[in-house]
Amino acid sequence: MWKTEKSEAAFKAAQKILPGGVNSPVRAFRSVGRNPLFIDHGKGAYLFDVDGNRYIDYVLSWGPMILGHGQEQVVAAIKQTAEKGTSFGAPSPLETQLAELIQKQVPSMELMRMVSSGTEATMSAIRLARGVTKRDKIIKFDGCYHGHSDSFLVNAGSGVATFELTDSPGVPTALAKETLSVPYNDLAAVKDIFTRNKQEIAAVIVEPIAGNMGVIPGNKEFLQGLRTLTKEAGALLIFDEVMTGFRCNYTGAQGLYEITPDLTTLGKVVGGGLPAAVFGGKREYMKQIAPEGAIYQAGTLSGNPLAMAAGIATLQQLNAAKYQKMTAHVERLLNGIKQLSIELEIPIQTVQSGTMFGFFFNKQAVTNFEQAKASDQVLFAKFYRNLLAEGIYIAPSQFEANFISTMHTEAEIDWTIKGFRNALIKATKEVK
Ligand code: KE4
Repeated sequence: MWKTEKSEAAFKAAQKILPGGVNSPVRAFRSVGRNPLFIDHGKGAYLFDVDGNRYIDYVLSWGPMILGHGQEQVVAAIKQTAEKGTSFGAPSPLETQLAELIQKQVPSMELMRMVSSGTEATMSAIRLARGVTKRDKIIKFDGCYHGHSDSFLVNAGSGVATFELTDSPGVPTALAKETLSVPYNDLAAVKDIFTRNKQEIAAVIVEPIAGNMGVIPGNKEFLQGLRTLTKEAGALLIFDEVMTGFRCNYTGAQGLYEITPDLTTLGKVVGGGLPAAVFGGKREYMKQIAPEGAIYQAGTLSGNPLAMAAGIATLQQLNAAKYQKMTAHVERLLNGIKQLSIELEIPIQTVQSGTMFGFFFNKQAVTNFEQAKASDQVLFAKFYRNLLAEGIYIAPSQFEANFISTMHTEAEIDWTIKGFRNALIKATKEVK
């Protein structure tokens, strides 16, 4: 068994001063029935906890670390920028440079605004949509997670689903009523809402490939239908690509599906592991953001030079060839898992979207939140604990996505398949 004394001690100390001992709920490992690991450092495809245990990392900070941990050029860029000062509260050319790199891959973002988290990006995008349309209602989808701002904590995914909170106390009923949540991939349900709420919908916000209820791709007809319905109704279509941006594909889900949203939110990869996210889209809408327009949005650390430098150094190193290689490695891993499913007679549904992937202990394909929730979460928890003991660190929840980096080689993939096999065999033998 791996040594865990230092993690346990660190967790005890953290619990005295941080709610649940963590600064974000899913890190607490609650749904996998054990205490969290406290991390000392990361290097390449690996994480090292405070007890010195080494893990192949498929969480990668929930997506951002696409070049792996401690990547030389990214670290150098942060160091060089920090030497010049860390924050000025004034514009710097770095912000424009990162925006230009993003626009090369996401041309629908004619204008964009930097913020410090995905939550800020989606919250701002919704405010913009409401301000532009002068309407209040928004449509989201069961199991999709768009960060923790009030309007989105209605039947949300990620940690909200992991802790079966569905909705969160503290969200004013009057505001929650303005959010209509319907099943993912269910275009008829959306049509019905538009029929019953004619000119009241400000926006539809969707994860075009859902990554917060496990990985569930939106089907093309569904997404195309959202594009048509929003256009007809004068509502805005918002693609929340905080996770899928620079992950499912080099040009995001909008490039993969060839569907142009009105607004897009990005995060994670674009900050290269530092706090940066962005919302943007059609000029006619974005120019209504203060100070050019009247819709207010602001942030002390928005466009922070260190975060910009990390994002620039990351995006500058990405190219189509690296995406092809990472995608091939995910395919290799999922083929290995499919083989195990057959060999060990354990139903496992695997899902890949470019450099992100998920799997469900489920007999049938999973296309929405209800089906995801019907997966065997007890087996997942047993499997998770055994997989960790194999030195493999995946997302500690059935309702999350996993990621690969340019630093994961076939050696890590093949080691992971072996670890999956051992963990599956042990998990299915565990009684409780
Ligand atoms: P942040 O505020 O956590 O930076 O981004 C919110 C967000 C918005 N939209 C999508 C599609 C997202 O996936 C997220 C955040 N993702 C979670 C992981 N599922 C962040 C991890 C966490 O909550 O600790």
